[in-house]
Amino acid sequence: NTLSGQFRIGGMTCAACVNSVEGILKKLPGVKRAVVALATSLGEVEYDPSAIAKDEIVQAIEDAGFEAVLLQ
Ligand code: 9UX
Repeated sequence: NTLSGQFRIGGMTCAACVNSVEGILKKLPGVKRAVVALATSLGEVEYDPSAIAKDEIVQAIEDAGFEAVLLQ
């Protein structure tokens, strides 16, 4: 099973930040795909809901020093 979540991510100011957030997301258990866009501050994550929840994804982004808001 795969769900997708969209997040608004604050605090990314350069391409290295984007890579770092993508890397964090891709290492989370259950995350199958993660794409982060600097221009829109949006992140899209495909994940297995039996392995991780949206609020845990938000928490992982915040633990890395960025702000994250769940959009859907
Ligand atoms: Mo990006 Mo660099 O926000 O230290 S500025 S990684």
